[in-house]
Amino acid sequence: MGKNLTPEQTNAYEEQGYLLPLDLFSLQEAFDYRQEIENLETQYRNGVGEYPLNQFFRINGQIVIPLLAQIAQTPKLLDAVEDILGPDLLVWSCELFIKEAGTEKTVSWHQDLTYWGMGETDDEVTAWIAFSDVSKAAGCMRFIPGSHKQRIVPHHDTFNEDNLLSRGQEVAVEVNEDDAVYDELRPGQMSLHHGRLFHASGPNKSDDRRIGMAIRFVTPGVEHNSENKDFGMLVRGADKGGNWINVAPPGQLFGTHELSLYDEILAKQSSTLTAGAEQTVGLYTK
Ligand SMILES: O=C(O)CCC(=O)C(=O)O
Repeated sequence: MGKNLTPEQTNAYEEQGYLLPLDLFSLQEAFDYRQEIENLETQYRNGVGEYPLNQFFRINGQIVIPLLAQIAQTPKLLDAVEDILGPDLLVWSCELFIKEAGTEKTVSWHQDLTYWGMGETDDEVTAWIAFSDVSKAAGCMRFIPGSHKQRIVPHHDTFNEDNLLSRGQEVAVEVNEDDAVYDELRPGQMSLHHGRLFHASGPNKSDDRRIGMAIRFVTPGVEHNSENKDFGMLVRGADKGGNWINVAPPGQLFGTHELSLYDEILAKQSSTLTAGAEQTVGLYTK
């Protein structure tokens, strides 16, 4: 027995490349977190400095928003991730994927690790937490079971403006939609998915916003394939590897130190995350 997952669940993750649904927060806790997220939207509707708020919601939110760093350190969540990745855990990025009610925003079929500069590692997992009702109608994610067992396949950039991904990237191979499993989650539930799993999501045809938070976990052993080391927030165990620059959780919401660290990280990640793109990758270009 693991700390949170059963051996059947860890085996299922290895075989299928995902686990769903897992109970994390109560409905009330999920509602409270949603309110805190929506309060930030109200408070920072004009952005922060030269950035729109969405910049911090979409990448590296854990650097400047204590709430996101706090959610990423929830012991029950870390127990589940530890059962997959082992006792030493870093958070690489916290990201909010919000689809307004009745909008066409989608996510194309892709494998997360394609542009992250971490190679094809098995030591990365995403926890995706629902803070609204994430039904099929609301545009939940869908997964192709077992697709993580292949290598990273070629992707092409679409830069489609309705695509929530940084470059609208999608796999350049056939995907059989009939094989897809829908990641329907009630508020407070989460799924876990492997960095090479084929996944996508459809438009939000429901009458509520669809709010999800993706937390990218890696182990300290994951190596970056450029000379720039990447940044990770140690959330469990120890990082003795020297592959990562460790960053502390933010002390202050959008503090001066936090914002300058955010800029430093963005500048260092930019060359990896925009490599090969023929248009500007907005989220990674200041
Ligand atoms: O929220 C979505 O619809 C997609 C999120 C995603 O692709 C991810 O978390 O890796």
